[in-house]
Amino acid sequence: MSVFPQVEFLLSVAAVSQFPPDTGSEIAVAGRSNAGKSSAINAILERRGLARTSKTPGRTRLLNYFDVGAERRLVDLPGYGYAAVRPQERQTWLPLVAALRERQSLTGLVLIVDSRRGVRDEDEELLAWADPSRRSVHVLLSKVDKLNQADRAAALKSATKRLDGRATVQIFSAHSRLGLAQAQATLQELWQKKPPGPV
Ligand SMILES: Nc1nc2c(ncn2[C@@H]2O[C@H](COP(=O)(O)OP(=O)(O)OP(=O)(O)O)[C@@H](O)[C@H]2O)c(=O)[nH]1
Ligand SMILES: [Mg+2]
Repeated sequence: MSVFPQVEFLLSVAAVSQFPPDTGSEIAVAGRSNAGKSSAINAILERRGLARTSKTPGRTRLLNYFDVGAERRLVDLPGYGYAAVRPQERQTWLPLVAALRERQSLTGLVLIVDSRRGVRDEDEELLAWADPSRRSVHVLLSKVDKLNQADRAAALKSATKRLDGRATVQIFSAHSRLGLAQAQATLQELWQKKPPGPV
C-alpha cells in the first residue's frame, strides 16, 4: 500500500487571501526551476502526474497545495532563478512566498538541488528564507540517476560540507526511485515537528 493513501490536489494559491487555513502541518518543496520539484513530489507521494512536470523550466507559477490527509499538506513552490520569468509574474509570487514564511503550520522545507549543479547562492537564499534555526530543512540532491557512483558520493560530500549542519541532505532520483524511502520517512518526521511559533 502507498505510504500516503489519501493524497489529493487541494488548491493553487495565486493571492495572499487564498491560502488554506493555517492549521495542521505543511511542508514547502522548493528549488531552482527545473531542479525536479514536481517530479520529486510525484515520486514521494507515489502519484504519477499529480504535480505537473515539464521540460520547460519555470512552468509552475503558483503555490500548488496538496492535501496528504491527517491535516498534512505539501506546497509546490514556483522555481526560482529562471531569468525568463517576467517581472510581472515575480510581482505575483514574491508576496505569496513572503506570506507562506509567516505561516505557523509551515514546519519544514524540502529543498531540491540538482545533484549535477550542487548547492548555489540562490539555494542559500531559500535556506535563509526557511530560517533553519526555527524550521527543519531537508535537501534532496536530485537526478542522481545521471551520475555515476563516484560522482554521487562527491555531490553528497560537497553539499554536506556546504550546508554545515543547517540542513539534512540525501541523494535522490525521482526516475530510479533511489533514496525514495529515506525521503518519505523524512517528510513524515517533518510533518510531526512542532510549529515554529511566533518570531
Ligand atoms: N534523469 C532525471 N530527470 C529528472 C528527474 N526528476 C526530474 N527530471 C526531469 O527534469 C525536468 C524538470 O522536472 P520537474 O519535476 O518539472 O522540475 P521542477 O523543479 O518542478 O520545474 P519547475 O516547476 O518548472 O520549476 C523534467 O524533464 C523531468 O523529467 C530524475 O530523477 N532523473
Ligand atoms: Mg514544477
